[in-house]
Parts: sequence; structure tokens; C-alpha cells
Amino acid sequence: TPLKPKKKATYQSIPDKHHHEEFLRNCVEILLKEAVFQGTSRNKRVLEWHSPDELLRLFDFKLNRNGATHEELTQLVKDTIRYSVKTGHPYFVNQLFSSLDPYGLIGQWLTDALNPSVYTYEVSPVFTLMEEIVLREMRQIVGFEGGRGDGIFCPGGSLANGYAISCARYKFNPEIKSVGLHGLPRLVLFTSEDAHYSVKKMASFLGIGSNNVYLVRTDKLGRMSVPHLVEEIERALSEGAAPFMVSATAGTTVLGAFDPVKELADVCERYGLWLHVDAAWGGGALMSKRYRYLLDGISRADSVTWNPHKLLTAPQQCSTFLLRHEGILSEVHSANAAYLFQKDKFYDTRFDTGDKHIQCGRRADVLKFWFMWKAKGTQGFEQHIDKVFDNARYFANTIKQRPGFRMALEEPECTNVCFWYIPPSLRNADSLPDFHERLHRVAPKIKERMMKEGCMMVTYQAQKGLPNFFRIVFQSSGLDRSDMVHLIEEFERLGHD
Ligand code: ABU
Repeated sequence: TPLKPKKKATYQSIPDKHHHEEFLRNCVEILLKEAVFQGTSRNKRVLEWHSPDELLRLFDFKLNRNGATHEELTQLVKDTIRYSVKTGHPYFVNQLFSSLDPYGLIGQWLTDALNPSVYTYEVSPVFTLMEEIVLREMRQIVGFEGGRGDGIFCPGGSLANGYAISCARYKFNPEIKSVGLHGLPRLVLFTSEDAHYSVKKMASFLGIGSNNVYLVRTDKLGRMSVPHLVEEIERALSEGAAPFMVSATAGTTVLGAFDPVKELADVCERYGLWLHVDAAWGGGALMSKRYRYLLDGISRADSVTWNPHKLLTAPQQCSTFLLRHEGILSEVHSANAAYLFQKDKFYDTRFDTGDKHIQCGRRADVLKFWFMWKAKGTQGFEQHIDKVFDNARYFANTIKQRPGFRMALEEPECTNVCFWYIPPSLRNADSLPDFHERLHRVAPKIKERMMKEGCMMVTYQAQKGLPNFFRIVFQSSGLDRSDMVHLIEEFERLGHD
């Protein structure tokens, strides 16, 4: 059938093709130059700091009745880049995501150029199949037999953990879907005191209640204590409550600890509990023959959260929820909307996968990750993981030898390195009665200095009664040992009295 002839490409409410083509080309040029190449250059700053008051004055945020000119819009593009943090910069080591992968970026831009919504095959044929292929491959790597099971891409690790609670609860009692919480005993789930806050948040959101998340103690490396877990399960049972799930963590947010999944799987089997592994952060280590031992036992999990936007550096955001079981996701979440998921379509409607999700419209986060995977191969991801672990080990071993640095966690398991920088005036002063209070004030001060200079970004926190310590996170394999030395020297420079 001939296509309807068109003289010009059509843009949203835009009559003048050439005018807009020029604008688009110009903007893409600016993005490439200023956000991508300059934004990742060691010669440029990570950020240009301004307080909220200053930024409100500097940046034209105001929305007006009349539209802006292309010239003004071009300036806004430049200003947006100028005042944003360059998270692809090598010295943005602040968060569990960083770096700018060129293939990931093209995948992200291609996604946005096509603007799909992945609920039905008819609207997203390529992305629907791509999701199935990538999720199956990830399940295979987790160790689920034959890559079987189920999975979804979802908006962030917190939501993935929420899906785990929802599926575990449905497994405990499928009536939850229709009758709700009425008639259920008090459900209790278990996670470690170092687990991500989303477990509590999602338990509240799902009506379980944060008080019914029993926090299990961790050892000095930050790993969940198995004997204490058993004690807590017994406590819940003795209270007449109904334990239904353990949420283990593979790569805790601050310390990067890996819970002993194998032993936890034994406990879950003994008590008939759903085992979820939040490997949002540490899941990437599964790609490496050298480091996948950290997640030993994960193939026995009922479900897994794994975020490729973290250790594998896919662009934000790219989160997956994987299950060993088939069918549950759909059983618990489907609503069979007749206007969207018609069963009498002319094609195989098993590929209308959207009803497994709690979202309706959904961004195609798969393409950027699939494209990276195509470009590098599984082997490329393995080399990447080995390199970032090597960087982290090198950084940790080097600061152990340097005056002024002290490890908050002696032997990091993942690529987070937690440490204090102690300025000269506080060295050998541990016996001072106010040593902890004074040390507590050091990290915020150094952070202020680095942000105001814009030279690097490293986060800090207080945890487990310890004074504020830095957590530097390595996940860019674009960094090498000379960068490690540079970062260490920056702490020494910024950490003066
Ligand atoms: N799951 C969010 C982790 C936040 C962070 O970078 O620490």
C-alpha cells in the first residue's frame, strides 16, 4: 500500500521544518560539545556551585505566556548544562551511578527519538522482544535454571524491592489481590540494619507497616547475621505474627557488603520464606568470574533486584526485577484493561507484557543497556567489573599507607571505600574527649570545599554511631590508578586545618 505522500517531515505543531531542523542540529552539537565532551573532561570542573538563591537569580526558570525564541532556548540549553552536575565526569564519585558510556548514551537518545511506551507489542515490537531477551540473559547469569522465570524493567531499585514484597506476599496468600489486607495475620519481613531504606518505605507503601520490618544485626563487614535472623524469625513466630520474606542485600549502599545468601537461603527454606536479594548495586559483579563468588547462592533466591545503571554504568535509569518463578508477576499485578490488552488481537498477545507492571505507560529502559551489551559483549562487562574492583582495591590499599587516612571499613567487599580523612591538628588526638565530635565536622567541611571548587564530588555519612566518614564509589572503568592518586591528593589538599 503506498504511503500517504508528504512534502515535509512533520514535527509537533511546528510548520517550518528547516527552521526546526537547524535548531535540533544546533542543540545536538551543543550537547555533544558541552555536556558530553567537556562534561567528561578532567580539565573541566565537575560542577559550578551556586546556592539555591543564587541559582534562582542566574537561571531563567520562569514560565511565560509567550514562547521563547530559538536563541533564548539555545541559551537555556547551555545554561542547563553549565549549572548541572557533570555526573559523567571522572571525579563524580559521589553516588552509586556515574560515568558516561557512549553506547549507552546513543541508546538513550535513540529511545527518546522514538519515544515508545512498552506495554503492548503493537506499540513497541522491538523493545518488547528486546526486554524478554535481556531479562532472560540476566536470569541465566543469576543462575536461574535455563534462564527460566520472569522479570521486568522497572523505575528504580526501590520499586523493584517493592515488587519483591508484593510477589512474596501474594505467594504467602493469593487472596491479598482481591480482599486486601483484611483477614491476613500481621505479616513480618526481615532485612539487615544496613539494607536500603526502600525496604521499609515499600513495606509502608504496601500496607505492611515499617514496624513489621524486623531489622537484623550486621557483622563488622556490614553483612547480615544469620543467627540473629533466626532469633528474629522465632521472635515474630512467638508473637503470633506471620514471617513471609527475607530481603538480603548484595552490595549494601554505604559499606558495599554482601549478605551470606547461601546461608540465608537455607534459613528461608527451613521456615518457608521468600528470599529476595537486593543486588541493585552489587549485581554487576555477577558478570565477573573473579568476583561473582560474592553473590554465591543467589540462584536459590526467589527474586532479585539488579540495576544495570549502577555497577554496569548504563545511563539512568535501568533497573530490573528478576524472578525464579513464572506467572506470579502477572497473577498479582494484572488488571486486564480491555482497551489495551485485547485478547482477540491478530498476533500472539503473550508479547503484550505491560500488564505485569503496576505502571501503565513505561519508558523503554532496555535499549541503552542492550546496545551497550552488543557493543562490548559480555566479556566487555567482565573486563569493566574487574577494572573497577582493581581501582577500588588500589585506592583502599594506597590510603592505608598514607598519613591522615583511616579506614571506616578495613576490607571493602565491593567498590565503595569508606574512610576518614583526619586533618593534621586531629592526628594522634583520639584520646581527646571531643575527638569524635571534631572528626564528625571534618567530612562536611571538606565536602563544602570540594563542591565550591567543583573539583570532585564524594559523599559522606554517619552510620552505626560512627562520626561522618567518606564513601567514595568506583564504577567507571575510564578511571585508572593515576586518577586514584589524584583523588587521594585532592583529599590531602582540601583537608587542611
Ligand atoms: N539506591 C540509591 C543509592 C544512592 C546512592 O548513590 O548512595
